[in-house]
Amino acid sequence: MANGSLSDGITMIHLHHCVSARSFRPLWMLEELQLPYQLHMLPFPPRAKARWFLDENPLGTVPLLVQGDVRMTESAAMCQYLAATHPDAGLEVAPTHPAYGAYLNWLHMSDATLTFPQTLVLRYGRFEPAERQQPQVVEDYSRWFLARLRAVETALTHSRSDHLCAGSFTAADVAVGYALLLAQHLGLDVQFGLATQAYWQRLQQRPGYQRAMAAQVRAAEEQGVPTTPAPDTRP
Ligand SMILES: N[C@@H](CCC(=O)N[C@@H](CS)C(=O)NCC(=O)O)C(=O)O
Repeated sequence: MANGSLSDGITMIHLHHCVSARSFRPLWMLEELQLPYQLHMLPFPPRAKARWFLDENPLGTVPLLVQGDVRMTESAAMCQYLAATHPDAGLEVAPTHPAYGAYLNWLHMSDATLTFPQTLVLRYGRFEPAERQQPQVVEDYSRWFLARLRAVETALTHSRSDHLCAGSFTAADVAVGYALLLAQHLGLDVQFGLATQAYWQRLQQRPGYQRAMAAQVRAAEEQGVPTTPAPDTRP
């Protein structure tokens, strides 16, 4: 179905995605929620390899999520949106819950504090041509990321549950979990603390995570897009 409504009146969700880029966050959410969606795969980076996409998202970035008139370009906000619009699935934390503040904090921290330093590591360690690569930036921002990750290690060490907040798996685990996936691509996972390592193993065992992993490869193959994860691509 293109843009229209499904038979039960729900408007189709379209997700524009590059393999294992930040758009994996909403893809993982969609699989956890088992919602119908259409996955539009793009080669990385779309700004250079799929220039038509700039008409859809002038930033040229993924994710882009479209559902009717809703258009979103921030992956953590999409996690929050999908959880809140499907409350019965239990992946959101309600404003009346004591953990609501912590939930929002993790969602925002996932990209603003955790993925941000990783993008500098990627850019100056992989994406830039050899003469513009900056080993000092890579080292400094790898350390920065690992220092910020102490918030995750501390929370998990003191938590009585297997999850970051509210005593259950929520959209915050998906948003933060993606930063751990990206860290793995960057080879930083070997420096995770013990609680973070165990948490990352648990997240990868979730059927929703595994379905999302399989869905992106299947869609890339069907749509003739390379299956190389975006973090491992040299644009
Ligand atoms: N804060 C945004 C960042 C989106 C973003 O920068 N995505 C990267 C992939 S992880 C991208 O599309 N980069 C391509 C480019 O910058 O041209 C989010 O969390 O969704």
